[in-house]
Amino acid sequence: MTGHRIVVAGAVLDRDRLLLAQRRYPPDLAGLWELPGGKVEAGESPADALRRELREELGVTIAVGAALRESVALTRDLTLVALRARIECGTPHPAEHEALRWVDAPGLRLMHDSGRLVPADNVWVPELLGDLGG
Ligand code: DCM
Repeated sequence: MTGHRIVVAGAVLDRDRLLLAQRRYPPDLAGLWELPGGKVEAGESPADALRRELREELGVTIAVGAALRESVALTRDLTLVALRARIECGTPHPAEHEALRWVDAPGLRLMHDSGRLVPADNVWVPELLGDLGG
């Protein structure tokens, strides 16, 4: 396990809407939309890391909920997981992303079907559509 890192992404839900964030980098992901998050640092839990990342990236305080079922092996040393979250305090603004967008179930399906999601995040779409009542 030496060197193995977890990337945690947040499925930020507000009733029937999910928050998506548009990446600026790297070039192959720039312009695509993701569940915002980042790498878990030493000594952090995934929930701690998600709270820190969404405070830094969006300026919000979140309450962390249940994990989504699927995880994704991004590389041999990097695994991507997602946790549900809800905003407790603040309005999200994109400090590091190009833009933010709230989508409902049809909106998420459209983003998926038109290839505008970061590839790894496609795995969560069926479960998220369930959460969004779609
Ligand atoms: N990543 C991803 N989907 C997300 C968040 C991150 O596929 N929802 C990937 C992109 C990078 C790695 O995880 O390969 C690290 O993310 P970041 O560059 O945002 O720290």
